[in-house]
Amino acid sequence: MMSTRNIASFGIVFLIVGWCTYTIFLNNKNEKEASRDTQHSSTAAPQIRRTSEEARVVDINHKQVKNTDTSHRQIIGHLCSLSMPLSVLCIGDSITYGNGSHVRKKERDHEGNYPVALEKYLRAACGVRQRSNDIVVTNLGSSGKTLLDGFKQSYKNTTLYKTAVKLAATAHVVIVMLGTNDSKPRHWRSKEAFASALVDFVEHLSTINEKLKFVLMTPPPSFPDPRVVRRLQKHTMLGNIRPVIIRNDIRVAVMSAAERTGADVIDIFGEFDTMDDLHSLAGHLEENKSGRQLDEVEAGHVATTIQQYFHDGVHPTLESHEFIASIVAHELTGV
Ligand SMILES: *[C@@H]1O[C@H](CO)[C@@H](O)[C@H](O)[C@H]1NC(C)=O
Ligand SMILES: *[C@@H]1O[C@H](CO)[C@@H](O)[C@H](O)[C@H]1NC(C)=O
Ligand SMILES: *[C@@H]1O[C@H](CO)[C@@H](O)[C@H](O)[C@H]1NC(C)=O
Ligand SMILES: CC(=O)N[C@H]1CO[C@H](CO)[C@@H](O)[C@@H]1O
Repeated sequence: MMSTRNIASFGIVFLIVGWCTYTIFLNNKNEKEASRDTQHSSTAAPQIRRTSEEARVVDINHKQVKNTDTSHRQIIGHLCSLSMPLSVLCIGDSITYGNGSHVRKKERDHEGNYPVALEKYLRAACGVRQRSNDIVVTNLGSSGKTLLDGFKQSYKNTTLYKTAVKLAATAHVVIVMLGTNDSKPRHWRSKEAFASALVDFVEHLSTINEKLKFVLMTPPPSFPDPRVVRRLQKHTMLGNIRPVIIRNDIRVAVMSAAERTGADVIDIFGEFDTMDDLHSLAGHLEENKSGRQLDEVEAGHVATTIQQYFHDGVHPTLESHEFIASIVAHELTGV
């Protein structure tokens, strides 16, 4: 027989055990929910990373990079609305250096100088007097330089890069056109490596001045030296530059880097590629690898076509420099 006292203590024990079980149940539930939450967030984060990772790969493989990022880095179309004076830096190789007129030193027989012409076009488009310092374009081109690190020829190893870093603190726009010399077998790694190097390049200069606007340009196409084509009836590239790498890899890598950094991109390669005569030549030269003997008529035709645009197959003629400058000025000002 249970006494009333026993019943009461049993009741109390029952209540305590019940309460404990309920608390443990609640704790378990909360823990489960919490762990589901962390699981949720730990799957969500890589998912975001994965999509952008995937997008990048897709971009690189499908060569269809659309610059949809409307970040503060962009400048296309509204350069004249920025407050003057404006400093524009042109980073590049000998294609940017051109005839060296900015340092009163002529590099062999190179013609033209796109930054000099760009300054002229930008001043005209923005209604700034030609002799004023309201828009100053600085040529920071250096012959033979690569974007990729690790070589004596790396752009970052030049004193011009030090100048660029110094000027970046007060500059407004940085234009980068590198890659032609990266395409050489002794420098080339992969389009992924090139794109990453370009992203790093932009991000490093951004740390100096976060307001800097970037324009990444694909290099123009390269062709066999027309003088050699005419003389020997053979395709020979200047300094082992590889046109197919520029066409298939560097162009895509530049666009991918622009998308990843929010920079603007100007497809200089594409602008030359829309010239029917150059385009048909490019297809022809890709099929017919360097070194094949051409007949005299074919060689003459190939040489004449190339020479109109690139006097040695790689370096733009005076007209091509003006052409590059006019495209850039149009893109930047919308005029
Ligand atoms: C160099 O290029 C600039 C711009 O294209 C041109 O105005 C100038 O006449 C050229 N100078 C020489 C010496 O070729
Ligand atoms: C500069 O050149 C040296 C070789 O002369 C190379 O080892 C080094 O990696 C280069 N630096 C950069 C930043 O590319
Ligand atoms: C490429 O070269 C081969 C000979 O090696 C020739 O038969 C072919 O027609 C050339 N292709 C083009 C597009 O000219
Ligand atoms: C575009 C460019 O800078 N080309 C240079 C690449 O390097 C060779 C030397 O190997 C130079 O002759 C080119 O001018």
